[in-house]
Amino acid sequence: WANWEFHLSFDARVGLILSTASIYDSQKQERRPVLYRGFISELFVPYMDVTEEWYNRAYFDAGEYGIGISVAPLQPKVDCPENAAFMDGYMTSHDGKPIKMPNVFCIFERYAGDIMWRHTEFSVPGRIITESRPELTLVVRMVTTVGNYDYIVDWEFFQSGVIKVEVGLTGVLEVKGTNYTYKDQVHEEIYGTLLAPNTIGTYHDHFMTFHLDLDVDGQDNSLVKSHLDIMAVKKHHSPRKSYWTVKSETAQRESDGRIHLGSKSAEILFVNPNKRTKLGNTIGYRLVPGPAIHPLLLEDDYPQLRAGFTKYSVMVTPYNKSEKWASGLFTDQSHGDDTLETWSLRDREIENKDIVLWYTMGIHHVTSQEDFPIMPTVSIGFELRPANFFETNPVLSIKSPKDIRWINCSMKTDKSI
Ligand SMILES: *[C@@H]1O[C@H](CO)[C@@H](O)[C@H](O)[C@H]1NC(C)=O
Ligand SMILES: *[C@@H]1O[C@H](CO)[C@@H](O)[C@H](O)[C@H]1NC(C)=O
Ligand SMILES: *[C@@H]1O[C@H](CO)[C@@H](O)[C@H](O)[C@H]1NC(C)=O
Ligand SMILES: [Cu+2]
Repeated sequence: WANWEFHLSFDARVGLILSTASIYDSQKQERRPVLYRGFISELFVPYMDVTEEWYNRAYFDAGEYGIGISVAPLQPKVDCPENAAFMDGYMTSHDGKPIKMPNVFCIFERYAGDIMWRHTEFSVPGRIITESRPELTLVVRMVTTVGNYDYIVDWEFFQSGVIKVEVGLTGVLEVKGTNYTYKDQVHEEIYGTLLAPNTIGTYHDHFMTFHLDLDVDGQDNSLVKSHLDIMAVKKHHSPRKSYWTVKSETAQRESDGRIHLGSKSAEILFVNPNKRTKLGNTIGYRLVPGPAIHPLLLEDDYPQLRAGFTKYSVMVTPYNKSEKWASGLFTDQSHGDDTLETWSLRDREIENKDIVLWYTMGIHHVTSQEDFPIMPTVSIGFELRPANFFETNPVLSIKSPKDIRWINCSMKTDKSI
């Protein structure tokens, strides 16, 4: 599609797997690799009610249930727009036979009225010059309904080289029955919000850990962490007292690659140290993170021991074919001794190697009445964005559309919808 090429596959454990994504660079006239493989490796949802029937509710949706096994067939024209194409998935049943999962993915072009780039030049005397291009992207979508929740997973490809991943949370909350019908009756810990008479929506988290095996313009990459530091102007050569500048360091080992996002302004960059632009900048891709989330459980709490990989927003490991699932190979019986966290403790070298970015985003879900009985979609997401990957703006030469006729609002709709 446009300048992108990629493969899409279906997996029982994690659902949608994107692989060998590369972009055609029209300036260099060559196809350049970006992402070797990307998927949601684990989805950890611990509930905060510690009572007898609830304390064990701390779900690993990929490792225990299967994001792919739980996938929901997409409804044409409702879950995906009119112009979408659909794909089936296949997985193995318990007796070894193939099972067809219909319409697990939809793929569509999105024109949402957004602007790809524009400028109006007012400074030429006697003239006003405007150039503008509409944004047109490609979306690959999957919906997985793991028990009560529905997760809408979108991978969106932009012609500018951006890959945007968005996860929408909707569905039904996990609720608990109660005698209470009004807030003022409650004088004890109920671990949630009264959503409706006799109904408590228990507090919980959604941690989403992504496996992103970037291959930025080639297999061997390095992680560069940058901080923006406030600098004081020492000599009196400027009326200004301060400015900020970028301090970068290249991670050598796995211990350098464990990063808490959110506290200090940090930039996460995957670079190819063996390649540079004509100007000498190192070719890279940046992680533009979504909402940072940090565990709010004690480290020796059982669910947290098994989900130790949620401790950092970013972790980087050397590529290892056996290290795909952040919660370990056998999540059901896990004691937390085979997880991304424990692999990373080997502290292997990660500089100028085939490395994998593990990124965790999510939300602490403080439930509210609007979430009941079915919650309106809440979306969170992140971007992988070129950073000195191209010599200039790669979408500069995109032609201005002359007369596009987009589907208009008076289009007849199917009455059954
Ligand atoms: C709920 O009400 C019933 C009947 O009055 C009572 O037996 C029970 O203890 C109450 N439960 C709680 C949790 O307050
Ligand atoms: C690859 O991963 C497996 C599972 O964690 C581990 O047993 C093995 O030692 C790893 N290999 C290397 C070279 O790190
Ligand atoms: C909108 O679409 C309908 C049906 O295709 C067509 O008859 C109509 O002329 C269109 N209106 C405009 C303003 O393009
Ligand atoms: Cu939630």
